[in-house]
Amino acid sequence: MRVTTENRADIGLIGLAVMGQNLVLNMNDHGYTVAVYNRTVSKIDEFLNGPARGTRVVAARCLEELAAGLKPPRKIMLMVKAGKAVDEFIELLLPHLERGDLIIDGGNSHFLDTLRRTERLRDKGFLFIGTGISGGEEGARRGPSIMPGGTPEAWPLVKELFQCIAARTSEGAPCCDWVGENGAGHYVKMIHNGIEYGDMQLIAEAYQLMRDGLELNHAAMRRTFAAWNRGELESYLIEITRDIMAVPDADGRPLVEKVLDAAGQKGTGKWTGINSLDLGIPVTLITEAVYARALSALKDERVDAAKILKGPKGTFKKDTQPTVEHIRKALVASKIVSYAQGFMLMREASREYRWHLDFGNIALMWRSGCIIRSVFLERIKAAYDRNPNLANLLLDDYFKDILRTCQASWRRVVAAAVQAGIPVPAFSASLSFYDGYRSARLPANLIQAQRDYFGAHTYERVDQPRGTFFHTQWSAHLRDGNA
Ligand code: NBP
Repeated sequence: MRVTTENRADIGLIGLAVMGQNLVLNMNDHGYTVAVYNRTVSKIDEFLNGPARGTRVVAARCLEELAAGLKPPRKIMLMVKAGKAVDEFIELLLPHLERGDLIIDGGNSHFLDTLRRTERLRDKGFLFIGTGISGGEEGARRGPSIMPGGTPEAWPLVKELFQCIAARTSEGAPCCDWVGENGAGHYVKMIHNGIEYGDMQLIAEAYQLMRDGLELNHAAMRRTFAAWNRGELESYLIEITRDIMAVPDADGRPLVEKVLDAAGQKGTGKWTGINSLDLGIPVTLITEAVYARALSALKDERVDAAKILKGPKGTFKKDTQPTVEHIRKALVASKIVSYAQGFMLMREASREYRWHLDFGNIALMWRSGCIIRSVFLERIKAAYDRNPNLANLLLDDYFKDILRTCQASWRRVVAAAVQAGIPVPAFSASLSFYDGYRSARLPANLIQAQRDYFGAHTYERVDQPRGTFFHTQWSAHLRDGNA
């Protein structure tokens, strides 16, 4: 059915690929009338005659028709490929909109693009929301985690709809709330994806430690992941890992072992790493996870190098090998560090971009519907409820105690992996971070001395007030016979 001015829709949606189609059906389920448009117009008919048959979804053949068929103030959601396509659609839409109308970008846009778009559209009198949406196809259809940011006046226009279609926690709270101004929503989605990279890498390392280090078969690993999914590691990613272990190929052997070990990526993990470098926050685990994917992608080089570079064979020595329980504890501890780093970065970003992020609320938004959903996020929410100004999650009593009980296992697993020649970039990065963060004194004094030696960059002294800078002619001291 075509949209008309007599039968105006509640919202328009542009972009009928996987995410767009499923969000439309989700909105329809909740009683909203959605008018749809897609660049390749034939896909509109395919959608209306296929998945949307029998629904109240209506079609628009052009953007003018779409705009004319929406209730004012118009709300138009873009679910198109991030980047140029978003800017192009905004330009094409503007001539058909009126002041006060709202454009929503639900794709994986970079937060700085969203910041720029919000400001530009505000100057022209339009409202803009850039929202993170997580949960993939299934989430979009049944209830995703939705992280909206942008022009604050836009939020009341879509609050009810967004919270209606979003996932809910077991207590019934919607996994959607206003995140903050301009790029805040897309920023939080970026961190979500970065944490997802970290979680996946940690699970992959645990899998290699069990498969190669302990030489467990897939049935045993499946049982292990199933058991882990009943405890503090309970999460969507552990659940699907458990299931993956059980899927056979045509020859009956585990399909996962036939999958090429070269990981892909779309860029949001990399953006998190770049932003952490820009803001000077040590998000080492997520960044290691991005590099681990990059290293895995050098498949041909690795195959050649494996014939040349010698080292231990990758299995644990029987007398010193860690147990599955040691690996579980190492995973729990590393995961705590990963989330602590992600929240450290958000804290700095909140200051830098003046967003006033609510960290407990962010944990709640990720509690259900999204890829990193887990019971663990409830603990993070509780930690910020206890202390909204918590400097670091590692300092919360709950997490501090877990780190204490997991620490010996964590060290044992990393040491055994190093001895056995099993790469554990994320496990070891998290442990090094933990040791660095709890060090009142690091060797950076030597770095400062070196910087002052070769570049007269000056240094502060431990026995003088901060902010007082000194310079030494280091080489002159040596010439003067002090060496
Ligand atoms: P895609 O990211 O594959 O985008 C497909 C849509 O973008 C189609 O409607 C396509 O139109 C349109 N499009 C493209 Br491609 N280039 C265009 C251009 N230059 N101008 C106008 N339209 C253009 O779809 P998706 O996987 O559904 O994802 C939509 C957004 O949601 C993306 O930003 C994605 O990163 C994000 N996201 C995806 C997932 C997921 O699990 N897939 C999860 C969370 C967020 P056409 O039909 O004419 O080619």
